[in-house]
Formats: sequence, C-alpha cells, structure tokens
Amino acid sequence: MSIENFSVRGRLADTGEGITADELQLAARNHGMPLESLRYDVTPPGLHYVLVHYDIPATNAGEWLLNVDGCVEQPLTFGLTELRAMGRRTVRVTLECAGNGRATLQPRPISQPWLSEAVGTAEWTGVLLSDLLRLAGLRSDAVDVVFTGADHGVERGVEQDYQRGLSVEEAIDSGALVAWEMNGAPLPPQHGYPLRLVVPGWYGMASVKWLRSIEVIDHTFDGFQNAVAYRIRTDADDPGVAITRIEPRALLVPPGFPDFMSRHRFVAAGTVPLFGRAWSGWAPIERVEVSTDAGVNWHEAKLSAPSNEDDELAWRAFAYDWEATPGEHVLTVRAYDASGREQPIEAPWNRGGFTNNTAQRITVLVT
Ligand SMILES: Nc1nc2c(c(=O)[nH]1)N[C@H]1C(S)=C(S)[C@@H](COP(=O)(O)O)O[C@H]1N2
Ligand SMILES: [Mo]
Repeated sequence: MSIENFSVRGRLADTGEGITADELQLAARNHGMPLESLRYDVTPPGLHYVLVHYDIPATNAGEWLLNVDGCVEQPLTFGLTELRAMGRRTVRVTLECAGNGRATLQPRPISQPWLSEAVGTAEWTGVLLSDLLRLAGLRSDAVDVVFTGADHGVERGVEQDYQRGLSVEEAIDSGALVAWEMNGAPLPPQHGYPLRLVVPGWYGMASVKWLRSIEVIDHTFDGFQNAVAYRIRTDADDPGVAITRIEPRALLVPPGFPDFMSRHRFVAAGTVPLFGRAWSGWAPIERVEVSTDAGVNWHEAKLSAPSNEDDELAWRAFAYDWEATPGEHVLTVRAYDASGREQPIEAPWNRGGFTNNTAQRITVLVT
C-alpha cells in the first residue's frame, strides 16, 4: 500500500448507509456553530464553526515568516511585526463551509457531514492583501495568486500542503485580508494562528489558514483544492465548475426548547418571536421570508440595518412574530439578495455536496 492508493475517489453513501466511522471522526474534529448562537452579531470565541482538512500545525508567531514572491518586482518576507507596521483594518465577515448542508443529500456524498451549522461571523483584523501585492509590485505577467498554509496531508491519494489560488483580480477586488486577529485577540490555533487569509463573500475554502506563502504565478493555478476538490459536478468525470462565492441562506434560531436526542422542538402557544440571520456572498440581503406551515404561506420578516459599509456581506438579523397555535408546525425560511439570487426550497444535488442552500426546516410541537 502506498499514499497514492488512499481514498482515491470521493464516494457516495449506499442507499440506507448511515454516517460512517470515518465521517464521525471528521465531525468530532470539525464542529459547527450551535444554531442558538445565531443570536450574536459576532460569533463568540469557540462557537464559530471549524474546518481543518489535515492536522492543526504547530506554529509560532515569534518566528513566523510570510513570503510574497513569484511574478513581482520585489520579493518580500514579512514577520508579524513588519506586517503590523503595514496598517490595521478590521472587517466583519461571515464564513461558511462550501460543504454546509451536505449530510441531508440523497445520495449522500461521504465527507464532513454538515447539517446547516457550518457558519460563523468574526471580526478579522489585518492588512489588505492588495496592499501587500502593491508593495511587492505585480509584474505584467501575473495571472493567479497562490496561498499556501503550513498544514500538510493526503487527499484522494495526493500528498499536499493546503493551497488555494485566486486570480489577481479576485485577490485585489475581493477585499481579502491577511489577518492576525479574530475578534480582537490573536487567532486561535484552529482558526489559523498566527496568520491567515480571509476572503469576504467566498466560501471558507478560499480563506487559507496558517498562511506562510503568497506566490504570484503566470498561469492559472491547477492545484488540487482548485482543480479537483472544490468543484460542482454531477458526474465524477466532469471537469466541473469552480466554487467561489456564498449562495444566499437564512437560518432561524430554533425556538422553544429541544428534546435531547431528536432535537424536536417544543414551544408554548401564543406570540413566539422568531429570530435568525441571513447572508449571501454575492450581494447584500434584501429580503427574508418566513413560513410557519411548511412553505404554503410566506411572510416577510423584518430585517435589521446592515452594520456598516465594509461589512455589507456579513449576515443580517431578521425577526418575525409567529402567532403559534397548538399542534405540529414546520418552520422554514428563505433569503433573497440584491443580485437577484433567491434561496431555493430544495437546492440541486451535486456529487461533492457543495453550496447546498436548501431551506432550513424546523418541526415544532406547540403545546
Ligand atoms: N491551511 C488551511 N486553510 C484552510 C483549511 C485547511 O484545512 N487548511 N480549511 C478551509 C476550509 S474548507 C474552510 S471551510 C475554512 C474554515 O475556517 P475556520 O475553521 O476558521 O472556520 O478554512 C479554510 N482554510
Ligand atoms: Mo470548507
């Protein structure tokens, strides 16, 4: 047996096949955000979701070096002290894993089995990537920018450092940040200590943690995470379409109280204030609708004001007062953004279980 033979292809669960021990192992390492934490504008420490492909690497801020090289006029190396001297900007960003929603798909792609909780919002502090690239000076042959983390592993038989590429345009126009703080404190180890990329509006895979190298190249990056892993395909042999920005989604804080095992909900009849958050990586949220009868009738929720211009893609709060009558009810919500994208009730299936923004359904027994 050699490395190239390990888990060479992504697999779909057989009909009726439950979560495997491999998936349980992933789910226990990579945790979601408990949905009751949607009540916070900024997700408190430890409640933000976490996704780590390999191991959290051993890192040290005092010795950390970030190289910026390749198709640049002046290759540069930064320690944390030099980076901090470049300026300091804080942006509120909602991150969501591209695999969020995967676990309820039929057939189910075998991978990190997220339900709908792979999301969080943090205030990231650092320097604009565009400032670093400007200082190094992009050459006219620059095409893509490759970001490399300090973590290392094997995926579908390919040994690799975690690496993602962005086009030069995306790297500059996205407002990406090279960040050393999360919510006003040094990055926690699992979120990329001491340095990470944060790409606002993009699914999480673009925001490379434990960032040690930024290389500008003169061709389209064809590394594993761009060319093989994060693509929408219906067939294993499709080249597929690259995953980029976050599709609109709304989530409710599940009302009332839960049953321990099934998490079925119970609420008392009367006015039940429903509350949640909605976001899209394409454009600000324009409208959220709530249904309390499994999608037969829809009501417009009240949206909060966006926090500030820099944070326009961060999630927005919404509220709706539900007059709950005794019996069983299915609550569901959907988001609409200013680009004209609307959240579907049922998102189309794809082989990796990516970008699935099927509307949330919460069954509630009103007593
Ligand atoms: N170096 C490195 N960066 C990474 C990853 C990784 O495994 N290694 N996972 C990516 C994925 S798939 C996601 S969804 C986000 C998760 O960021 P968080 O754990 O800070 O929420 O980090 C991204 N950056
Ligand atoms: Mo992810």
